[in-house]
Amino acid sequence: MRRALSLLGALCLLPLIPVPAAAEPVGWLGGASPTGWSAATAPAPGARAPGTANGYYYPNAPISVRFAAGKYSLSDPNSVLFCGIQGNGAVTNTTGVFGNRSGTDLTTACADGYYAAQQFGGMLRDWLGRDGLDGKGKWAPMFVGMSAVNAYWNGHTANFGRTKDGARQLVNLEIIAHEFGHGVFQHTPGGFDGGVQTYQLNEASSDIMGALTEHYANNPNDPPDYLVANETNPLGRGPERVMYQPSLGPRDEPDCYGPNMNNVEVHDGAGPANHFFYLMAEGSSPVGKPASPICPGGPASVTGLGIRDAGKVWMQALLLKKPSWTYTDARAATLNAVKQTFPGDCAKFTTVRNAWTAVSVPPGAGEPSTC
Ligand SMILES: [Ca+2]
Ligand SMILES: [Ca+2]
Ligand SMILES: [Zn+2]
Repeated sequence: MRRALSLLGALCLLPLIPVPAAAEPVGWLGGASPTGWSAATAPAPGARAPGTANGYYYPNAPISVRFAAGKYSLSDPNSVLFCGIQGNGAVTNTTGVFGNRSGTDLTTACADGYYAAQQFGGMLRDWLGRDGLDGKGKWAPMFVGMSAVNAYWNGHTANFGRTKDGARQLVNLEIIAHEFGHGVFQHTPGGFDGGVQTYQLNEASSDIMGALTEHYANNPNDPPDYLVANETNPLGRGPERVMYQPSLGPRDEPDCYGPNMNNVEVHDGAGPANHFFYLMAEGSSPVGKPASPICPGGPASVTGLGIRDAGKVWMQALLLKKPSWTYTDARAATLNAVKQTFPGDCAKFTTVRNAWTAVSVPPGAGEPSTC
């Protein structure tokens, strides 16, 4: 792969410009290929069995695992998804109960992360009608125990580190969905290469997948929200990104799109698209949820679709993606997407258009003018 896509840009493991494969980080796979998973780490064939994640974030969470030769493993019976520690093969045991609820134990981290990955897969399937990362069942391995305050997707595997204070692993629902979410962006038309805005939209798409997955799982130990990295608190400064009002976060995230967009760091540049998604899903003044500001020149208010329908629109827009996707391209794609997903529903069309106008994104080429 040309580059890895991370959770936290300031701590990005790779520079933002494309780099040759040889310059990619090596070592974290423990001798396996840095560009893929090797036969040595592939899980053994086995039967589907119920298991339990006794996680730090998710104690007593149900998971589906493999059972073979007397051992349970944190590997999906129907795909190549598995969780290993620092490049090793799938974690195994003889009980099917994984983890001890410790924030520093890496088997526990795998239990949390594996549960989260299965919830992400369930969200894709049940809410967005998508089978795996590519829509055809594709999955990828995940590894915990990276010695960095970050998490990343390298095009083939998802990799997760720890908090700055070392007390917790970066493996909750939204972080797992964020990294595997890059795999969805990669495996939709146009891939993930392009300009600065393509990378900004890729980061936003992953934050959107995280919010969708938290809402789908609806786990009482991780109530759904639109805050990014609030549960893990990687740097001890609370959420890294605030989708309903990006400028509230600790980074330099703009709330609104503007002429300077191409000069904004890619994670910070997710701000206007995250803000759009919140407005599309929840509206500007939702009951019992945070209000979301409207940028100058926007509509008086936006009424939300609900997160599930908003997710369907976003997923369909990804299917209409093209190389070097820009903000105005994404606006046009979502308006075509809402027409395709909810034909004749002018209220939904208006919500999507108002949500983009509310974050100052102008009309794009090929954009439908009416519902
Ligand atoms: Ca949460
Ligand atoms: Ca969250
Ligand atoms: Zn990312």
